[in-house]
Amino acid sequence: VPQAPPEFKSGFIGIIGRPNVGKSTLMNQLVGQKIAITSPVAQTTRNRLRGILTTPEAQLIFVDTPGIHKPHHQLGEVLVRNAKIAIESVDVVLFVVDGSTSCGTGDRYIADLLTKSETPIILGVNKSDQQPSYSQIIDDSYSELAKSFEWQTVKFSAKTGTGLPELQNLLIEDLERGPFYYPPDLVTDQPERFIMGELIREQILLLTREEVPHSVAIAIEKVEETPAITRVLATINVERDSQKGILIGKGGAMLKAIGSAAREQIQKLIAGKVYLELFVKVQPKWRQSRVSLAELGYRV
Ligand code: GDP
Ligand code: K
Ligand code: MG
Repeated sequence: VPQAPPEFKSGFIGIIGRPNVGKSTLMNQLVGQKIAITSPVAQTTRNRLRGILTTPEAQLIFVDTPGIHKPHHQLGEVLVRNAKIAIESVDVVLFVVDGSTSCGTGDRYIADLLTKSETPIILGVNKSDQQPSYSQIIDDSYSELAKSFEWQTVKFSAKTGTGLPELQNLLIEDLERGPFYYPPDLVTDQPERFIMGELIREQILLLTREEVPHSVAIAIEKVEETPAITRVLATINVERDSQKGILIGKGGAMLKAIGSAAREQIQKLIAGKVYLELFVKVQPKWRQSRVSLAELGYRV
């Protein structure tokens, strides 16, 4: 890691918010590469994932978190606990809300959590592209929230990139002088294997029924690189035989669709040709088991 210039700033920015407000989409846009998977399904993001943006004046390390919500099972508790740790361990919190709808109870629940911490907070009102026409009611609901806690507010679209330079400047203003925490050309702290597993999980989220995605865990068993092609072997762990059936599909059609879409995503990630082989394995109750969670790479 090179030595930072004298006036260089750096720090960790926690991206916090309800599920589906666009936290992962925002992080991908800011770092300029798809490192976090996104989908219209809540609870897409499970682990804390760092995205790194280095500019000539600063290094911003974004910590993407699962959306904050009430836990229903052990994995849910782990998710909420990780989000709370994220709030305490960062230099700035970027509280992201969905500006296409009014401020709701879910946002206020998080706002209350945030006021208990000392960390500076910026309110990021996302999805500005989706507001069909200017809505004073929606805008007021968020300005009221920001005003009551004296938070700075910035409006943007994570999807189109509108407003992101302003957001970036505001974040840099809040950072202190600091070193390069990561090499300037790195965009994430996660190994390529982890992102590969996530890209497979993303296709399962997009292609299968509601209940299945939340019961899967991907293990990348092997990555073999040759000059011509990268061969990836992955196991999709599920909890029940019925889920295995759905994942494989009629005559293997579903698994084939997941595999071919995930392969395309992985090819973009590594910028090379990929051969992807997927296996489905039943591991009853993996969600409830901390040992299994740890084995599968979750921070428990
Ligand atoms: P997360 O759960 O907060 O990480 O949200 P995601 O990043 O997974 O996004 C949830 C959904 O909102 C996805 O379907 C995204 O495509 C969509 N989304 C995110 N940001 C924007 C935005 O700026 N504009 C619009 N129109 N949709 C967005
Ligand atoms: K999501
Ligand atoms: Mg997410």
